[in-house]
Amino acid sequence: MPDVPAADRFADTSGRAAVDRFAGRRVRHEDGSEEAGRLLARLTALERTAELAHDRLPPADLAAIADLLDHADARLGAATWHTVVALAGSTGSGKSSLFNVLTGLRLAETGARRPTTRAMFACAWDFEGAAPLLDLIGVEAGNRVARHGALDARRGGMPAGLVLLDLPDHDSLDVSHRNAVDGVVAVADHLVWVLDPQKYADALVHDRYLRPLRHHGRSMTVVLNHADRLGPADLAACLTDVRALLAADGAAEVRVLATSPETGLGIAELRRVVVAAAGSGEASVVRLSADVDALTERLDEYFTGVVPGVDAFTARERDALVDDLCDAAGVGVVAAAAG
Ligand SMILES: Nc1nc2c(ncn2[C@@H]2O[C@H](COP(=O)(O)OP(=O)(O)O)[C@@H](O)[C@H]2O)c(=O)[nH]1
Ligand SMILES: [Mg+2]
Repeated sequence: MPDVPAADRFADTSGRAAVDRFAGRRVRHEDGSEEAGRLLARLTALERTAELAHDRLPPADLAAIADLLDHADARLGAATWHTVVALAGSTGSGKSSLFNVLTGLRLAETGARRPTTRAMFACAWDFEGAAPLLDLIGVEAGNRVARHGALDARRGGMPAGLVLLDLPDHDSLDVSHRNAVDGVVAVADHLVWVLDPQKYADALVHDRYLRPLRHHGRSMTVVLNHADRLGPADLAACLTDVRALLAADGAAEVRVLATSPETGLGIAELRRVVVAAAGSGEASVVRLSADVDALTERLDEYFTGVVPGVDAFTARERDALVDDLCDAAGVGVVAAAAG
């Protein structure tokens, strides 16, 4: 419902949940994983919170809730057994080289003379069923290639259901490339940030991506690529520095690896990260759960007391939120405020 203002989407109720779009998924997930069940409960709670608070919350926050509910619905409906892992980073950091080494293909052009028209490249292990997901992500049909999990598995390759993306440079001068990166960063199940020894401290990647994504520590891996260009002492110092910068971003739990597609350093470890993300079948749930964490943190201020321009909740409304759903939504401070 993209043309309906967010407030109106949550408005037509009188305290009862008129819309419960995740009800069907909750039923189907009854025997599913605990984490998926909890995610569905939290999405339901978020929807209920928006219904109860639609006339108090600022339109931008209601729109953010509506967007997340729409996206979660679409992602959970599109090939849940596929896992999207994206290689992101700046120009020359080594995204395409890592993509080639992980796929065993030489499809992504590397180096300075690569074609600038290729916005994004996808390799899908077991393509069947992946098309709606690739459509959702926005990978052009000509930039998709299939691999077969069964054959690859015999060669110690990737699990079925993996979709690996080679993204355009996030610092590209071409705005359509930057927009494509932002679109994928918003929805990929796991992000591999490819940094290099020259540019790992650049403010751009930290300000625009890593700090805003600080809740997504379990959905991200940072690699310090071009590691073969550093001696052991410099590499150790560089890794320490990268970890300190991530801690300053609030993302201390993110895994950091040193890699080089030239020498093979760290490639087996990176492969294990990708295999674990795809093999768990839970990467999309982990990612969406972090999205809910980030949004509920943003909403917390409206539930903790008096916010200028926002009417306080009545005791009845707060009780309804606390009793029914807010624990599940993670808006934990409501309980304290209502007590
Ligand atoms: N020595 C060394 N060269 C690398 C490494 N990774 C990539 N390169 C080279 O760096 C250049 C840029 O790599 P590319 O994969 O195209 O980077 P992208 O722009 O992030 O896709 C190419 O010439 C690669 O061969 C690495 O770890 N070590
Ligand atoms: Mg490239």
